[in-house]
Amino acid sequence: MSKNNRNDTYKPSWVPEQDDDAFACRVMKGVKGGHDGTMGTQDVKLAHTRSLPQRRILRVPDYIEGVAAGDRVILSRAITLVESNAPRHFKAAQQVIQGLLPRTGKALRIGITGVPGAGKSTFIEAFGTMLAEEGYKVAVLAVDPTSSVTKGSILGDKTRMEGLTKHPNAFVRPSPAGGTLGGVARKSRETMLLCEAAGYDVILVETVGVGQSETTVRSMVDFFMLVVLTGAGDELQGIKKGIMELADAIVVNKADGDNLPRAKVARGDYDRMIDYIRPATEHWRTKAMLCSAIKKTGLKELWETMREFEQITKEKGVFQQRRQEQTLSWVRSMIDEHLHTIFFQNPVVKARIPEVQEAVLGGKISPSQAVTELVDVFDQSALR
Ligand SMILES: Nc1nc2c(ncn2[C@@H]2O[C@H](COP(=O)(O)OP(=O)(O)OP(=O)(O)O)[C@@H](O)[C@H]2O)c(=O)[nH]1
Ligand SMILES: [Mg+2]
Repeated sequence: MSKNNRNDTYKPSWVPEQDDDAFACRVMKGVKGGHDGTMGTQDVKLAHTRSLPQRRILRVPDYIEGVAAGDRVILSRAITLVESNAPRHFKAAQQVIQGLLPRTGKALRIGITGVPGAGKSTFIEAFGTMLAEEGYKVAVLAVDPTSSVTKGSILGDKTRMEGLTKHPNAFVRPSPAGGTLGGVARKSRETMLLCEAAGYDVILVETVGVGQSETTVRSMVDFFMLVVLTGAGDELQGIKKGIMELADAIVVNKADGDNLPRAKVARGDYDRMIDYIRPATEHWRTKAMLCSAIKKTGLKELWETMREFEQITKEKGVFQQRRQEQTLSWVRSMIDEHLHTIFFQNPVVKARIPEVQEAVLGGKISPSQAVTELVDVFDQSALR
């Protein structure tokens, strides 16, 4: 081996000072060009080292600063923190939200519901893009307690909101996975606050029109719209009156092509029905409207309606009052959730449950006695 080929710059510490060619271990210079048919080592950059910047560990002040500065990566990570079920993340998440609270509350919060297939996601894509193009910053969230089971909506939304997802003024976040509706709701509310603190002006919350999720979303937004479809003569059958009573606007979607005349008739029918239902918001008559998420018609009118709603309800004080009530009901539902958790996680209660259950099923004690017994056990263990 020639001395010239040695790389003395990288001489390891264990190489003797006065080494000679007899010493077998030394660092050699790498070859420049391809040998043995491989690419030159100098030119090869490992793909994974390029595309994965090191994930910096963020502390509470980093999250607060990043979100406040509108940094989307940090916003995403803050949402992940909020969505975490780990108790150690819960405390940090609450500190982040606490720190950002003064920056929240400025967005218009809009809830969108409707039966599966009504076109909610397609509507959000079209409507959100229109607003983003106008310069508004738009955040899209979903409340879907079923998505963790079916995965349906999340997959659907990824393809249906492709344009919006890429828009620099938009931020799309799928539903937090898993858990009870209460858990999903808390996470979505907190996500909404984070988005507001990051400077988003309009928050769109999509929810599937099944179960309790409409009521939950209604309790976190200012304006609530129900997306409906025309059917073969029975268009009003499928919609429960209770859901109509939550809506500030009933929007007949897919008002395009052959369906347009039917959609117009349906709009008229809904408009007449509105007189017979309780309005969702004081000083506001629920509006029946037409739109086509695909043809992008009726979207401007809908936005004007929302702004009008905001203006009127703010003037009348209804807007602020609703937000205050929502905050208080949020506190109450968090207390419910918290008590539920500490009760069922309590080791003494946990240990006692099987025995009490058996006693109830065996007819030895009544359900209310069972409750009293478990609550007593809980109380005693809490006092200790
Ligand atoms: N013709 C027509 N089709 C539409 C319109 N809006 C949505 N669609 C179609 O209706 C289907 C369902 O649309 P989605 O946006 O996924 O409906 P969704 O309400 O979000 O459905 P889920 O998330 O499953 O509850 C898709 O095939 C859309 O292309 C519209 O305005 N006109
Ligand atoms: Mg959808």
